[in-house]
Amino acid sequence: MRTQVGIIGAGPAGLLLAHLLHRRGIDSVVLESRSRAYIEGRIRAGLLEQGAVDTLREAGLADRLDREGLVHNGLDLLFDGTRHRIDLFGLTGKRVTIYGQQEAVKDMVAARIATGRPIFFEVADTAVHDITSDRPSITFTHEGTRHRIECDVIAGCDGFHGISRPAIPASAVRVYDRVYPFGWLGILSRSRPVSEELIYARHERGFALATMRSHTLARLYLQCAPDEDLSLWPDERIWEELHIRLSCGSELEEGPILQKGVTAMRSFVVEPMRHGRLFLAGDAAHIVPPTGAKGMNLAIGDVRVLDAALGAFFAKGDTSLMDRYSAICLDRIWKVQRFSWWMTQMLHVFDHADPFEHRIQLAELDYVVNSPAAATTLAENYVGLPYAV
Ligand code: FAS
Ligand code: PHB
Repeated sequence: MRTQVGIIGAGPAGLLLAHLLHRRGIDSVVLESRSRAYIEGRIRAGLLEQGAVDTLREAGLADRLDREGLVHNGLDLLFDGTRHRIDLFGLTGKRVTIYGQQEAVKDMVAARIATGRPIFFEVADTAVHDITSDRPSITFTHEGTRHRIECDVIAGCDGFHGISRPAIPASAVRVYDRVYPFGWLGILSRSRPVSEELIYARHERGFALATMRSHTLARLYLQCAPDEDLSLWPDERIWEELHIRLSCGSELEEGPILQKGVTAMRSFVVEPMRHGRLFLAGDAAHIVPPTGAKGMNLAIGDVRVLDAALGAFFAKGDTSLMDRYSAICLDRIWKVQRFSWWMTQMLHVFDHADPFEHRIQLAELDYVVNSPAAATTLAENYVGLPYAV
């Protein structure tokens, strides 16, 4: 096979890139190791920045998002038993939208299939070759047959555990990695969400987040140990802990738990995000703790730049944006890393035995909810910083 852009990974990054390139008339092949059903059923991110929604809408991918997405003008910070609203729209003129990542993936997979261009599911033994030449290639096995795709460019959109980042020699990259001493236990329950908007709670027993997927599907998270054993968390215990940490007057409605899982938390960046004709985008290049709701949004930001860079390259042979791809993305990535780290350190219990930490966190939260300048800082990062491209 031959294509202009070989895309490894059919998550938000790979699927959006394939769609944007197709709109430019640039050919691509998408390779995904999981089944279509698996990637469309995987419960992950849930909140889109204003810029991400605008990007999907401009790309013609937002019809269902506009019908079913829940648009929010604010969020609550809960601490010391009191909720304080941050008026995102009033402070920034922007909003955020709740729309499950798996819904966006479904929309983009459908759009890809409608183009008739190749997307291979359940591929195995994917490998990249000659990535520093101008004729890189990808080999993979699909339905028992080994294939090779000759490409002009390869996009490594295969997430944190993919094969793209490791294909870059360790001597050619710098890695920044911070693993947090806790994770999130997340549940999806058929119950009315606690509140119309999100509630981020700092409690002395640990962080909790009340979010949602619809008016009848609640998405709830609890800070837990990074290697928490889910078998020690029967539904009753999960609800009991959520009642304690989210106690704020609003009634937390229980219901059937449809999915539960533990997500470890880390801040990770690899620099640069390009090696020869291999370009990394999304989780393949960076991971943020989900406290700032940035993972999927960052992936979309990277893809906007990579789409423009490849557009200039294939249309005019102009490599200037390709050469600046990594620097442009990393400028936004590090600002988002900072915000995600800041939200995480303000809202989570790092050391139950450290009274100083407790008082500093409460002082920071009190400052944020009582200073328009501090509240604006949180709001402008949360709704999404402006795109460079
Ligand atoms: P993805 O990981 O989504 O996609 C990579 C794709 O590549 C996957 O489909 C994978 O199967 C495929 N792949 C991997 N190796 C391959 C190979 N060798 N060959 C072919 N295909 C391969 N972000 C938030 O903002 N909020 C959240 O609440 C949140 N919760 C999360 C919960 C979990 C359990 C996880 C793991 C992540 C969560 N994230 C959250 C982050 C998440 O949303 C990512 O930021 C987002 O999926 C990034 O998209 P991609 O970069 O496309 O990577
Ligand atoms: C979600 O809805 O899954 C979600 C929202 C905000 C976050 C993290 C997760 O910060």
